[in-house]
Amino acid sequence: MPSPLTRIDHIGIACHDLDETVEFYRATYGFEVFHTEVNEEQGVREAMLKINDTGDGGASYLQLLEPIREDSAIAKWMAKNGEGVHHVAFGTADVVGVTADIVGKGVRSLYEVPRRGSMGSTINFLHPKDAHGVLVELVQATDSDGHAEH
Ligand code: V0V
Ligand code: CO
Repeated sequence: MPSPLTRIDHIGIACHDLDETVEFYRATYGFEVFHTEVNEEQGVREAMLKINDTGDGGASYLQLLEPIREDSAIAKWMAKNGEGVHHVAFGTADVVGVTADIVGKGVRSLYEVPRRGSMGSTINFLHPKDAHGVLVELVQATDSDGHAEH
């Protein structure tokens, strides 16, 4: 059976200064900002840099994340690790279903009910200690075939 996880939606990268890091990615790699927003609940200011469209109708992005609060997950992680790759996000058309399946395999999800992610998506996370040291995010874009609004 094909995986219900149909794309790498994004790679989340923690940084101290979003504007400076966006400029580095533009000047060094030529990646442009596709979308920016503040997610108060997650305690981040973020920029999505679109890399490519994907075969499921969605797209792959880099997600640059700057903490807006000292008690946010990103600030706490950077205090320990510095800047760098923080999480990998897989895209799916059914975040509730796929999360339940994975939880059924003995991997903890972080939320009982999915929360709001970038560009109106719904998201959950898998605990890194249950997933070989990788914080995995599960993302369902705004409409179920993967097209995100911006
Ligand atoms: C923590 N650990 C990690 C990790 N964060 N391992 C791999 N990758 C990470 N990113 C390890 C850490 O080294 C510890 O291992 C252990 O997990 C417990 O970590 P902790 O430092 O004590 O921190 P906790 O337990 O307070 O918090 C860790 C979790 C937290 C993962 C539960 O960061 C969380 O709730 N994350 C989900 C929300 C999030 O990350 N939001 C920011 C992105 P040892 O030392 O015990 O071995 S928001 C986003 O992506 C959005 C909005 C979007 O995409 O749309
Ligand atoms: Co993310």
